[in-house]
Amino acid sequence: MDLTVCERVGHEGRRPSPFSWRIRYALAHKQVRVAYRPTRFSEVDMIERLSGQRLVPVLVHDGVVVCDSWNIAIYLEDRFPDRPALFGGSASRATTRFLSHWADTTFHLPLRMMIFAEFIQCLCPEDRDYFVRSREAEFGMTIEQVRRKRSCYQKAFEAACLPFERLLGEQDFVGGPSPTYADYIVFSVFLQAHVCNSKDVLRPDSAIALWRSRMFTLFGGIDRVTSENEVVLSGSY
Ligand SMILES: N[C@@H](CCC(=O)N[C@@H](CS)C(=O)NCC(=O)O)C(=O)O
Repeated sequence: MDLTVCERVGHEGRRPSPFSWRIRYALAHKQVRVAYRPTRFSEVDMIERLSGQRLVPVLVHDGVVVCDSWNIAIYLEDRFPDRPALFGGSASRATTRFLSHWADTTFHLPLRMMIFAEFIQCLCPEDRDYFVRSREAEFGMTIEQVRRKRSCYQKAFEAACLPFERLLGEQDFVGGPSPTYADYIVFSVFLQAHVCNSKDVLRPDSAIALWRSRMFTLFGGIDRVTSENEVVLSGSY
């Protein structure tokens, strides 16, 4: 089997992309071997040649190219049906899709803004100018303006967490008694903050914080998820 994932690499080998983290956990869950191709922001041309678009993660498997983390998760589920299920049925797949849209908008946006300054330090020094220019244009604000509004983003983030806090007060995982792709989506957002060493955004006694601790122990721990079965590739497509 020849399965490769191109994923964003940051300063000193950090993996700052939540979209890649959810795929790392999906692959660990599916027990599928993978080789990673660390990708810098400056390599968008290579990603475009490979996949016809400019974002990572991108999966390449036996000549098939799949982009967008959601499509990759679906591909893994359908292509490896004999491995542990990521979704557990079509109804759960549909509700998980709702959760992924929610996580990428209402939930992720305020968190991105809260950790914006730390996130920049997490990137390769050569990628920082591009990142700051593109994000300042996207947000219509300078980094300094974003930093000054941190408490507003914190409030929006806490409001977004509320239904999730209630759910995790009732069950161990978003997926129920054990984790599913829905858990990996939400956890990946916290991992982005974790990788940036940003100030914790959760109350330590909250149900979400306790769930996050459980998530950190999965598959032998995050260091193992980062290194286990990983062959790092270099070179161009
Ligand atoms: N909807 C996509 C989003 C992927 C995405 O935003 N990737 C970021 C990861 S850093 C990226 O490649 N950004 C490139 C850029 O902003 O130039 C997914 O779920 O995979």
